[in-house]
Amino acid sequence: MNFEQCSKLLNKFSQNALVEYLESLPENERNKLIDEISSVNFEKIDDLLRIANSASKTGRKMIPVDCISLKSLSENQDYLNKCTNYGIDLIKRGAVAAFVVAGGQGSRLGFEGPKGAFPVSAVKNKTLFQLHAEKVLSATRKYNSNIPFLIMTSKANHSATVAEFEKNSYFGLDHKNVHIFPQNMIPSLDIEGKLILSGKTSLFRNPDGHGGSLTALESSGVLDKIMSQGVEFISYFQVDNPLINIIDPLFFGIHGIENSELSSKALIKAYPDEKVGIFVKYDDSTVGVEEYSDLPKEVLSARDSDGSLLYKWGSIGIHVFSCSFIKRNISGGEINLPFHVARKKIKAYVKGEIKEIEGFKFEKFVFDSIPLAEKTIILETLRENEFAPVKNASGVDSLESSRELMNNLYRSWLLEKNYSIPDFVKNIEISPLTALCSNDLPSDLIVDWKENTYIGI
Ligand code: UD2
Repeated sequence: MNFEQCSKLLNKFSQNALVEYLESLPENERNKLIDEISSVNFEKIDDLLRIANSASKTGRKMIPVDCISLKSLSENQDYLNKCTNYGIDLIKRGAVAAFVVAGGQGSRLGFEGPKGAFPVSAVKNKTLFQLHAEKVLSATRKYNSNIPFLIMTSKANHSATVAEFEKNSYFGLDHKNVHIFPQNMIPSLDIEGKLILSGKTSLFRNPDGHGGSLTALESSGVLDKIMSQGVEFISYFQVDNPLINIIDPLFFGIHGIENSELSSKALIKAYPDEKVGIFVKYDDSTVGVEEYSDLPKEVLSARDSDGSLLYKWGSIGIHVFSCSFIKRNISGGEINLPFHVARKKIKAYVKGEIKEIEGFKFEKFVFDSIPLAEKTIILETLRENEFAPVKNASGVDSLESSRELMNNLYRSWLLEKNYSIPDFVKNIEISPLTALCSNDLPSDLIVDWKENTYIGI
């Protein structure tokens, strides 16, 4: 694209200020920026602007949704066993992969670098990546299987993530089974709808949200690769949750037996304003998730006749996707999910310096693919077993609260196995390589109890 063509395009989409700016640049820098601009889909930008300017959020009619509760499962032991065994067979025959979305930075934690490189475990200070990788490795050993580990990064943390895995020899995993690939980026806009610069010759873009993960799986070639190896189901999770049960036979088994295309785990919300999306059923009978920030307080705090929250099933970013479902919904190289808009502070390049300005960032949410599934199920999980996110520097969802939950879970495993824990023990950490659940704990374990006790090799 030459300068004239670029100016014409920019003027057509009311980006006249950028034309003036291009004119002011020396030729080599101008060409660099023109190259960037030529990769922008301006029709899409126009749509984004419309989203940014529309005040309406969801507006769809919704009712509470059904969830397979743990109580109902425990009352039907035959079904529970059948699903668990089915899941174990899937894992053993190499039909499952693990997929973590890790495009986010640790900025809310005051941590520079990929969030996955944030140390979280209480005794050994293992990072989120190490814990996840060790769970995958442990499951491959337990089931004598091959489980690819997929990691979606973003432009800002891709190289650092690759370096983290290389530096740590892929945490014991076979590097050929670890696939690290970046998500797409989407331009942000200022509040007047104009493109923003991040530097003298570059546009400001933000990662396209975890909803971009399905497209990135396809465009990176990773989906085809794992499918050719026999993978049928993908366990999807968020990088900031060290308690995630990544390779869960029951979850895979129910998904498979029920012919679900996209399954989700849900937990009962702790309080109305908890910062998690809620599962809902729409008036066309499809199921979906509504993000808490898009909903009015009355909906979030509405009560059922028994006093419980009407919309009590919280979404925590844990799913199983059928590979065939992703493939079926790809059109033109992507899965077309809607963009959500957030007004945020953006560090922009303005007249030779970096300034904080107000602008719009756009993101896709992976749970918007749920209504595309012909069959979807929601399975209850317990917070204390599977949800301890590390998001904030202090308070709710902080390192401290996450460590407490990890400590409680590991204690409960030991107590289940009749170990008595001395009073002086403050922190317990069990390596995923030693146990993925209480049943994996050997009965003859000799524990060297200390104030901070580590059980593992
Ligand atoms: C997310 C959910 C919320 C609840 C909560 C549980 C959304 C919109 N909200 O809130 O409903 O389930 O998690 O912890 O999903 N990520 C990328 N690329 C991106 C954006 C995010 O990989 O472009 C990853 C990010 O690294 C993290 C996950 O997606 O692993 C969730 O992102 P977040 O931390 O921004 O989501 P949060 O905490 O606002």
